[in-house]
Amino acid sequence: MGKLVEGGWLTDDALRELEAKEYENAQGRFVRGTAKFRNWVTATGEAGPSGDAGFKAEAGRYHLFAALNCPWAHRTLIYRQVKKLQDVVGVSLVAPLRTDQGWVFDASNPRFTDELLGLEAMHQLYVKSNPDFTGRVTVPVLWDKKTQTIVSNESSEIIRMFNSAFNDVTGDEQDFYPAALAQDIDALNDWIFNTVNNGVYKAGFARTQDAYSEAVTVLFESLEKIEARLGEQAFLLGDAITEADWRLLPTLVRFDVGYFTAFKCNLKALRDYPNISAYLKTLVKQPGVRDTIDLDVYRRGYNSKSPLRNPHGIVPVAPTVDFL
Ligand SMILES: N[C@@H](CCC(=O)N[C@@H](CS)C(=O)NCC(=O)O)C(=O)O
Repeated sequence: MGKLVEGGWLTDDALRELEAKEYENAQGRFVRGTAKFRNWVTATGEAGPSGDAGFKAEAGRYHLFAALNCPWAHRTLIYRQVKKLQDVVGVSLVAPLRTDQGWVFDASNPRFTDELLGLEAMHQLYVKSNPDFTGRVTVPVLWDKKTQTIVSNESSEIIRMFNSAFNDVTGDEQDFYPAALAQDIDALNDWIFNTVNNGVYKAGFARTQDAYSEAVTVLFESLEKIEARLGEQAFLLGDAITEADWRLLPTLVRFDVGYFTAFKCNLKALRDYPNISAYLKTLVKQPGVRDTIDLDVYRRGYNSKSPLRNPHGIVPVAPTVDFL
């Protein structure tokens, strides 16, 4: 990949040294950075919990940049479907492979072409929004066509916006973050983010045996707890789908074809958990969700050529998974 430093693209080689230091400081553990664009689209255009005001929910004003293989971007694609935002928020998908220019588009493939701005690489969008930007160029990004700026590059906040800000525009009132459950959802999110969603990355990106073992142990402890929980109720917080379920789904669908091999999360396969497997099928059957899933993209994406993890770019065979 690479990174922007004061608006200039720093390629992999330069970055690798920088990263090596970060890993050394964390005893080989992977430490995820924080997103830098934190504005909120709201129904009225007032400011949200962070950032600036001025981003009113309007049909056709915002555009989502996402990658099919990225689990964080996947959350936002799911919400775009289940909250019926397909005609309200446009989308551009980057090609699902990392390059030395980071996330790039592929003009030879209409599926991965940016029709909105004709971008070649995602870092161009960040520089358009902030010519001096320093930081990682991540997806997803919610872009405001009116002010030509990035509203947010934090998926957990983009899905909260999608959950309610556009209700008057779409007429869809479903609430996956109801006030009565907000505290429970937040607590569950925290635990699942640390041990499962980001847990697989902590295992896969670890640079010492201890860091890997630590991550993989807590990951499978959490999966066992989730399996037990789903033996008693249909969804993580009872009999209705909440944000906590939508945030777990992207990790589950990638597990057997991606994380199991590429990230060495292989104490068990996900299909060895009957309750989680049944739950996964129920979530996938919700209207529009299946269209956000592409197993072959995950298999090839997670096993793409990487100087550190997969220097020859060999893509392993994957087991047949039947949740689709
Ligand atoms: N906090 C971000 C994290 C997004 C993220 O890490 N995306 C990955 C892809 S799965 C990315 O774009 N990484 C590029 C990089 O770190 O250079 C979110 O949840 O929106």
